[in-house]
Amino acid sequence: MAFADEYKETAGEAIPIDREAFVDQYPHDAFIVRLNLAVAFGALGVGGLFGLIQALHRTGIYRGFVSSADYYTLLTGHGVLLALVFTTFFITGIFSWAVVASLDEKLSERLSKLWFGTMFVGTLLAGFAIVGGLTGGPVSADVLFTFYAPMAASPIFYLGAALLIVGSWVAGVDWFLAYRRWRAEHPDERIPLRTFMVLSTMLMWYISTLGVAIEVVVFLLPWSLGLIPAVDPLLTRTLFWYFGHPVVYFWLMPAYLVWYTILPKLSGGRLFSDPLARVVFILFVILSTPVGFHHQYVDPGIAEGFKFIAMTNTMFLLLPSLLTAFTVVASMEHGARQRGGTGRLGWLRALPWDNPAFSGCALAGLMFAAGGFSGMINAGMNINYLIHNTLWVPGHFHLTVGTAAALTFMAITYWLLPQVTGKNLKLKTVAMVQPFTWFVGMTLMSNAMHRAGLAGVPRRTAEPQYANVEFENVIGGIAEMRLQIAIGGTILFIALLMFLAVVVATWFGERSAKLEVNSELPKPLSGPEHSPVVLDDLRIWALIAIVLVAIAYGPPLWSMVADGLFAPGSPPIPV
Ligand code: HEM
Ligand SMILES: [Cu+2]
Repeated sequence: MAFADEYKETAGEAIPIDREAFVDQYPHDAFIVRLNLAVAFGALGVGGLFGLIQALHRTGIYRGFVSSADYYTLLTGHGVLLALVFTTFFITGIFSWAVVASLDEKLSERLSKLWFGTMFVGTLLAGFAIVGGLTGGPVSADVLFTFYAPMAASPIFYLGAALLIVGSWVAGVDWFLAYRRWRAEHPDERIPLRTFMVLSTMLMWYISTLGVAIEVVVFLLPWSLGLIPAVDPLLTRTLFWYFGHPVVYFWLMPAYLVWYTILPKLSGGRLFSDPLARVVFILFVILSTPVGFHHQYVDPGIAEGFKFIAMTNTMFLLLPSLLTAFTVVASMEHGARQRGGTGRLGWLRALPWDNPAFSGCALAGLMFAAGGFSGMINAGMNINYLIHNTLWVPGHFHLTVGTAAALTFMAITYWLLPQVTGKNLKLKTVAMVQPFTWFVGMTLMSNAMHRAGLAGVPRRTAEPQYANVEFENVIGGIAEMRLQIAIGGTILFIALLMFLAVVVATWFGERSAKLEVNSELPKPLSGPEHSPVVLDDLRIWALIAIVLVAIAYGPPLWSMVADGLFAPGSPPIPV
């Protein structure tokens, strides 16, 4: 019977670990997952500390940690460590788990060490270059996580970034090879849902990282080494944003994987519709990439029509997220009713809010809805001018990547960590409170950031106050918003410490004879047999995605390079 490996009837209770736990069935794969999680959480801790310092510094509450001149260094560290390093390592970790568990197929031991090693060395190099900015020495990378020209970093930073990306490509190869081995033995079965999600995410990732790889390897690295004298800032920005929006879906699709496949079980029910989940992931493959110009509405040199195409595509891209909201909420409601919940909204009370893996995902989803609304405003071509480069923008993405993705990753760790370590969760009360603490902190910080942005407060500045400039009040005062950002940021950092405490206590705890969680997933209410087989033919969807990219990006890129690859040239500007 198809999908027998992925779905088993859930017993729902503790099972002896020598029989079932992931770490015992696949010791090497569990080791690789643990390595990835360790780097992810290390980056989370350091990046979060930088976040706290920024929040206090730019609000003028406390400026004693760093000088304002070093603010950019810290902001680069915060953005790179959280948005790029924490997310990527967590994703390669959970994707490895998802592929191995759903295919019952081990990864290649050599290949998995190779990609982890490549990503790790890349991270060390990039981190070394960023921290160098604090020492005043020749090595620095104060270029923010968007790192486009004309600001230039040390070549060490670009090399590190390139290795991080290349490592993630090889990880994808490892998962595709596992899938191929599985396919040889199961010629007629549907791809198990979790693997389907991993492979479609990686297709999207391959298509979109091509832009940033060309930017770094062909332009920025030779330019920072002095091998070419100048680069075209518009071209490199365009190559960056070609990748810079799809990367958002590289953060979100793993969160969706968790919401679709694990959250229904945690709610006490089953996934509402497997076919809908497949459609959603295919829509992401097709629509994620041809949208990047929506970050360049104010850039000169790009024909207005192509900005308009990007806006239209962006609005289409809301569809898979709205479908997700529907499916996930429907699955949770089903679960709640299985647990005895009744009433139009009364069922919400029957959900397991005391299980941090559940509550974290649910709260992350709730915040994501708010982030979706501010995202629509960012995407609007005209209204974007109002909020462009203001504090509104970090307000928005702390809801999406900073909560929808990050809080989901933290929450599901409470469920996943026992399975890859063989140890039951420790400090359970701390874990139980943690998602709510994050939620409160983010509500304060992000709400005030959005409002401050509307009042015109810029982002990315150590000292956003100017002499003789009064910011107009929206509601409340600037002082009140500042205080809210600082208080929210502090609460967030406390939530982060709580998370790390639970992880460390669990990781170094005793192995348990029985595990309180198991990775068995219940069958969906509507299974893959109800969806067209063509959904699983990933080659077709990749082809369509490439055609759409060519339409959206071909002509504007051509107009940029027609006058020469490096013209109009900008020399590196050190910061
Ligand atoms: C302890 C929790 C956090 C705090 C206190 C915090 C605080 C801040 C603040 C105040 C800024 C704005 C700085 C400015 O524009 O001048 C910022 C920017 C940013 N944050 Fe966070 N943040 C936290 C968590 C996160 C998480 C979890 C992520 C992503 C996973 C994240 C990603 C970013 C990014 C990408 C930027 C923009 C960097 C740039 O402009 O180049 N933050 N953060
Ligand atoms: Cu975008």
